Amino acid sequence: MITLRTHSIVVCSLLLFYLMISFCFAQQNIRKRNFVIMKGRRILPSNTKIMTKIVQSYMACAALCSKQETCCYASHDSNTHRCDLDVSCCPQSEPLLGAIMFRILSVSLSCQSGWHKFGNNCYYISNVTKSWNDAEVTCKQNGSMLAEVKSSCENDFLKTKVNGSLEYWIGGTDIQNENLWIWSSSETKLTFFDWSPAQPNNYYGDQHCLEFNYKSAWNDKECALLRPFICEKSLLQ
Ligand SMILES: [Ca+2]
Ligand SMILES: [Ca+2]
Repeated sequence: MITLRTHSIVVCSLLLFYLMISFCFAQQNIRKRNFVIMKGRRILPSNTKIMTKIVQSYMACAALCSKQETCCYASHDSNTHRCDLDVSCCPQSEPLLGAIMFRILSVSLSCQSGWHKFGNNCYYISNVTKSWNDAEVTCKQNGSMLAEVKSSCENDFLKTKVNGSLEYWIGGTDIQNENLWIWSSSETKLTFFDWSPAQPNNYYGDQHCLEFNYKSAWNDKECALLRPFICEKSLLQ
């Protein structure tokens, strides 16, 4: 009788333990998305815009943003009912009476060890040096890409994370068409720039890769040179 009772207690304890563990893992998998709201501002149109739609309320706009995995910011104008969704976690904005701008926070998601979180992305700053091509391959092997720096605040964030005395490869290149700079992974044109004065100069006609943190800005550099590099991946993949 006592053995049976002990057995029942052990089974119940194991079951409870299993349920607790399952619950913890389930919690980790939840993409909890909260909003940070700013009244009286709206997002300005930019190349990082996902879509514009007419919807009746800002909550409907928020729901649209929630459905778009890459949406970081959205705004809703109560007069025109215009809802703008944007990929950027620091979009250009302007004051507009009756508008509500809100940021989607993926608060429950965190980056793996050694990666830095900014917005909905994780960044890895390498401490080994590679050519631009090898750096690109290495990022891809780690499920990421060479960083695509698309806004001034993303740019400023990365400047605070790198070693100030080193230059790093990021994902821009003009190797296919001289002076037509694209982000290699997303194959999109660069629209935000932080060139150092007199750059890009395509020195000796052989500089086609984007060097980050050259005199605290950007430079075009020979792709075969060895540099540390910055990888980027989305938290929402
Ligand atoms: Ca060039
Ligand atoms: Ca240069």
